[in-house]
Amino acid sequence: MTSPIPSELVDTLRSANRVVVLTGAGVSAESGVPTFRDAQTGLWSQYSPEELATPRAFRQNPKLVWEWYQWRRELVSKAKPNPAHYALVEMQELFPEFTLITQNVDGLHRLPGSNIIIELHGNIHRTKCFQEGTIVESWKDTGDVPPKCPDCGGWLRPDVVWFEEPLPEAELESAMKASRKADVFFSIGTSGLVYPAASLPHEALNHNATLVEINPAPTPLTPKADFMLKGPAGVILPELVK
Ligand code: BJW
Repeated sequence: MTSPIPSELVDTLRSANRVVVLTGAGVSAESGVPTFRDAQTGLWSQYSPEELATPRAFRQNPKLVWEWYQWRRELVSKAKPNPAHYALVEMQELFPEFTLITQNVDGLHRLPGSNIIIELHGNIHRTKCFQEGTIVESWKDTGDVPPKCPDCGGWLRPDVVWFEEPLPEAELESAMKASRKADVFFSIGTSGLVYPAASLPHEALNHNATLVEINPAPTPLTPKADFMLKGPAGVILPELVK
């Protein structure tokens, strides 16, 4: 069961100028991309993301971590945007200022045409040198797993943000600024457990934004939300832009 869109929210959105949306893994769930805190399927069910998405895990077992990302990269490459991604493209046309901030690394927002995207946790399709941090576009297939950096011979890794690593400074700064100026802030498909991304709705609230959450399950943010639209993003967001 999904909740109907409350008329007070429709009125609030009609007069909103600055709208900020923060998305998490739940927005890609209906595209078949598993979320982080749900049980992982298949080959990787024995590991939790917290055990694999850290620099320590990569140092200890680079082959395992590289192969985990390789598996996810293939899964994501086959995934298609779902109605939530399309509705967010429509939302960007509806408001004078619209900022889409995502924690997702799958790049699915870009495919249907969302264009003002802040990617807080990087992008799984990019690769960088573990040693020097430089982005690497291509490398020789020498059979090494992970492959070696063509410049320094160090390991290559995905250009994503692991636990204990800082978020990209410019992206975090832009996300903070937009959140502080938001009239309406949407938190969609995120458990709100991972910081500093999880602090963005609180920044918005502290600056008097209306907070809207879209999620089938409650999160630590739910008690603070002005509107909790309970249900899948792929059902609720298309209703919202109708
Ligand atoms: C649906 C749905 C449907 C299902 N529709 N919804 C302050 C307090 C406490 C701890 C910390 C703190 N500050 C920093 C920390 C430590 C740490 C942290 O937050 N730990 C917590 C776990 C406690 N943070 C960090 O380490 C960060 N770095 C940092 O702070 O650095 C500081 C530093 C400064 C200077 C020098 C050095 C360091 C980095 C965090 C990086 C997170 N990276 C990951 C992996 C990315 C790469 C990859 O993809 O492998 O990002 S972890 C993972 O979690 C991924 C996600 O983006 C992120 C958030 O997950 P998300 O999106 O919320 O997914 P789920 O699965 O948790 O939730 C899905 C939700 O969808 C659920 O609610 C479902 O109900 C819902 N849902 N279907 C709508 N159809």
